[in-house]
Amino acid sequence: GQAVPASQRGSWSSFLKSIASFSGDLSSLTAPPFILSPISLTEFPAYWCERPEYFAAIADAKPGYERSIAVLRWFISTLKDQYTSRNDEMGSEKKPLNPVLGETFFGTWPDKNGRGVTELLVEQVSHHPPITAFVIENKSKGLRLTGHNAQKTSFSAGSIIVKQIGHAVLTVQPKDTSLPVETFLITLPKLRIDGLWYGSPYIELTDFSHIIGGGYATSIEFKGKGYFSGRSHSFKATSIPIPGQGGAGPKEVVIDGTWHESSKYTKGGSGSFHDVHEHKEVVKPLEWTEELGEYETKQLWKLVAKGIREGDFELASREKSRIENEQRQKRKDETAAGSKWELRFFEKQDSDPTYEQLARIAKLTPPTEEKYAFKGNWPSNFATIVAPPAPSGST
Ligand code: 0T9
Repeated sequence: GQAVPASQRGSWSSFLKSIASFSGDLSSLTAPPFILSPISLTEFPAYWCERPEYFAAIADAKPGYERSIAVLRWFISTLKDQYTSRNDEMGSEKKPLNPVLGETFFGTWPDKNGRGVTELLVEQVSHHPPITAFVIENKSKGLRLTGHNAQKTSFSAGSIIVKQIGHAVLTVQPKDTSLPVETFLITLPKLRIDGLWYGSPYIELTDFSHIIGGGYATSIEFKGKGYFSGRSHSFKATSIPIPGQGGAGPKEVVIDGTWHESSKYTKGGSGSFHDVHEHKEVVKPLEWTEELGEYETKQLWKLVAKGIREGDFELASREKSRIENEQRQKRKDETAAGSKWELRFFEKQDSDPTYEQLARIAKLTPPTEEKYAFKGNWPSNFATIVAPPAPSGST
């Protein structure tokens, strides 16, 4: 394949052999330099909000049918960034940096046209297996998305199959606080990583995502080339009122198209449903201060990322080994001292009642999942960004 530099063909094919005979945590395997990405998995939750206006629009929509459609439109609008942006920006899917336990990432999207500031906080809550917890909040709109994700990987017919573990919960707090909070459960699709043989991996989504809440249940079915539209990245979303809950919307809404381009209504509506414009708003990492800590993603991986970006793989691998050795030592010291690493922003709970209740409506499996509850302790660095500017001319 063209994508693999001649000097790395041998190491690429041994890497492929090791994934084929391996099950478990792929992130721990050593891969050849050309496939390494300078981006840590803690930065990925930002993909949920790279089109912040669609997120804010959820709060502006009328509760009931219109809001459930706004949630679906926002969800679909995140997929291009989640699953194709590395191909667009780096030429192929790449192997992300494997976060250390306690690694954190913070960022914001600015207020624009009255949509409010959106804040992001991420913490790596487990290293073996890697689990990432996140919260995205738009306080002025009363919106909060929390979730966690992990992956189970296997190898089949030349592709990596990635089952996503975890889920996200979106809450909408109406301005009128006497109105009830609306809660939506969002489940994550399965991934297939194709193109490995040629050294140019890319993702295809398979299986389903579900969005349950606000009186509606929506299933989004993902198929690749040759199914609904004969095109890759196609999906079909079907939304129905939850018996006894759904409001005045249509009996059934069907939307058909491709998640990285556009889709339209084929039932219960007409015309365009979504159209991904090229313009996305990359998250702005919070400026680093002591308070953010030494495990803040950009700070922690600075030299590894520099090495990967500039082709100085000696620097990258030396720094990566230093970080990994420090981590091993830390774990040993904790074991010796009989202590345990404490999570900073999240609290692990064995079950998630919100998940259980909403998953039951759509008969999802598994029936229960663990939860990482956000403690609400935003670092003070956010305050200067979120606080509204002082009214000008006031005395
Ligand atoms: C959550 C997303 C997830 C993380 C990544 C599978 C993968 C790690 C997890 C699921 C985000 O919301 C969405 C997008 C991409 C997913 C990654 C793609 C990928 O390849 C990696 C795995 C661990 C690898 O790096 C496999 C080896 C590599 C050489 C293939 C490019």
